Amino acid sequence: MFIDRAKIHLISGKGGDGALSFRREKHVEMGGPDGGSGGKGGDVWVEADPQKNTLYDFTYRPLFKAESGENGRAKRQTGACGEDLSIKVPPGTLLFKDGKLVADLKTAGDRYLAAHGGKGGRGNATFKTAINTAPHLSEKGVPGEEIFLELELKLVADVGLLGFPNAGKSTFLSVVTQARPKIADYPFTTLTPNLGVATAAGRTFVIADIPGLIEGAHQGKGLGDEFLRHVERTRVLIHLVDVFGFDGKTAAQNLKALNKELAAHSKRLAATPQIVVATKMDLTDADTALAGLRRLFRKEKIYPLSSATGKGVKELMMAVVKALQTAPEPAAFTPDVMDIVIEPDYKVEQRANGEWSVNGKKVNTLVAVTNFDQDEAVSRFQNILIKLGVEETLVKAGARTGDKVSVSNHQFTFRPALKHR
Ligand SMILES: Nc1nc2c(ncn2[C@@H]2O[C@H](COP(=O)(O)OP(=O)(O)OP(=O)(O)O)[C@@H](O)[C@H]2O)c(=O)[nH]1
Ligand SMILES: [Mg+2]
Repeated sequence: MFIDRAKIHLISGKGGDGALSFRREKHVEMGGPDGGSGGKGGDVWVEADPQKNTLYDFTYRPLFKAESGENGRAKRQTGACGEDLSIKVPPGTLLFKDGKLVADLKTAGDRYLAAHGGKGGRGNATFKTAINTAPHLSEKGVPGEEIFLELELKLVADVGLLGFPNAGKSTFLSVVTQARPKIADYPFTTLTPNLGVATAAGRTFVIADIPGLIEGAHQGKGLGDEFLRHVERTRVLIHLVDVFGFDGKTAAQNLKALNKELAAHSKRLAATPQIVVATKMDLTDADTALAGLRRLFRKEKIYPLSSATGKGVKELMMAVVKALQTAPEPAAFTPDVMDIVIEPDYKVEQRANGEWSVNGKKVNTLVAVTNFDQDEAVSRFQNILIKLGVEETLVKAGARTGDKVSVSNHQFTFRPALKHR
């Protein structure tokens, strides 16, 4: 099934915990600290994979989690890093975060680092100093990042087929490629895009056939213009028009109406070079109809085509090859400019119940890596809070000894170590 929009939920790997351990040797009363550090958690990447052509995989599997780093061990053994996770998406997938474009994975192999793995915690061996030769202190690993991404696929094709319903787009695709799309004598036969690979004049290129458009498509009429984005990356458009018209309108009216829809949808599409084709030229009176169309579009070169007899196919394909030679490669979509958010180390607030809360990236990470069951780790935690100025800020804001304070999710009773004036 063809799915071109999805949401995914990613969590990078947690860093491994640092170890708390002391060397044990025969005849040595107390060896030195030898706890190794934890390994880094795995990163989560999103990567364009040519084997994929739909976002279907993401309908029911929204959560991806990279491996955690291993814990450090005695004898200064560092834990292994968690393996990175690479999520494979079809080339042409755009990644959005909170509605903003962060990456266009246009080409196979393009990848985006979506979530960084957490740092490993330090083992007690790394805390050894001249003063503290036997630290009873180790860090926990930093937790993984949690990220939500919206995916949107814009197929990658060289040539796009455009036209009103029933114009003969899918029939043409089936004549010039191995693709076997559904073809029928009623409008809206094609409901999702089809891709086919064509070869002409020694050139190979991908053609995308999309559902038919009608007047008002950009306002949601018919199947809407939702599928137009699948031809937004093409270099050349083939605009097929039923020479006898469609739905009571003439070919000329249809041609004009569709170009108006294109312009309403995107400038980029309106600017893509177009080859205009009159279809079903094998039917009676087609020549008269074509002459009428040409009279109204004197400047346009209109290619006559019969997919039924094959007449005109070769000429059209030559024109496509020629157009492809000069048409520029469409640029990748450029990521939106992100607001640079400078996060403060922490923010102090008093809640309605009088309790104090301290939050911010730096202090939250500090809480995450602190082993509160180790006395030395608790002192270190307090020292760092003092160094960051948290204690002073709390006092200035009116916090008193005995007040409840929570830093991130860690609660304690406020006992300022410093004398504050
Ligand atoms: N006589 C004749 N009939 C054709 C030709 N090309 C397509 N048709 C017929 O036109 C009808 C519509 O063809 P499709 O290829 O399904 O048209 P489409 O543009 O893909 O239509 P949608 O998917 O509905 O947008 C079918 O009955 C085809 O057999 C042609 O060259 N000659
Ligand atoms: Mg079709």
